[in-house]
Amino acid sequence: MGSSKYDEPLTEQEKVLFDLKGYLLFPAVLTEQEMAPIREQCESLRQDPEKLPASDRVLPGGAASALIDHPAAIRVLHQIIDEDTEKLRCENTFLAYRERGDSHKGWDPHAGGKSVNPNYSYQYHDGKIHAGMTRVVWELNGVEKDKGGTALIPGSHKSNYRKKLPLFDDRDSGVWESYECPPGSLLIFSEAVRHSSCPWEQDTPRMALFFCYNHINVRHHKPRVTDEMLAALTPERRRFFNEVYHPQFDR
Ligand SMILES: O=C(O)CCC(=O)C(=O)O
Repeated sequence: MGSSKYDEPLTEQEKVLFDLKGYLLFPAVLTEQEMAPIREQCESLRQDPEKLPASDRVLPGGAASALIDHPAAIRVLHQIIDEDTEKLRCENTFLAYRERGDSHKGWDPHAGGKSVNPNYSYQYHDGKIHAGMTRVVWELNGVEKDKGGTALIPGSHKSNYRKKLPLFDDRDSGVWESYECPPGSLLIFSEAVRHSSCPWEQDTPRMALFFCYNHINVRHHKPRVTDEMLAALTPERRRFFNEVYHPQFDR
């Protein structure tokens, strides 16, 4: 493989900002050409999944599999979960497809605060971030400010008053932050940050793919991958779905 602009580790500014806020946004990472087959798959998943081959019916199979190890995301995961790719797991993927007025997914604040629970863990030790569950969100359509992108309480992954965070659950409490971004942008946030879905208030639907990564030794989600989906992946991508154990046992 040739060199890429994602070969460099996070800049000092990116690293400190992730630690400070618990999330980072990278605008316009994917090109229209890269997104076209993924958008097509998302439309089929929504309208007529049966027309897709079995391998593409379950995310992150099919065209979306190109995102499993996208270097722009892996660059961040190496910094915050583990520098070895073999110690990264992809434990869940879903499509957030939302249209204006959809009632099934609105304001729903959850998570946030310091936790001893290893799956939500966010720690800083000896000059290094050690994050657990991390969401990697690909916004395939543009997002306007405060019109339905994920909302987050920046810094809440370090809050000592975990159980009191709901005191701020009103969207207008003054502590929530969201973003605007062009199509193809990448949002990465620690699940330890209090966050929420928001009602979608744009004419173009929200089409966002949520990938959840964790350290290989921990799993939060119930696995939903299928044999057909795994068999169609390249070996490099399939390794993100290894069982939950230390890779030393493969040697
Ligand atoms: O739909 C969203 O914007 C947020 C999704 C969410 O709450 C989550 O990933 O835990």
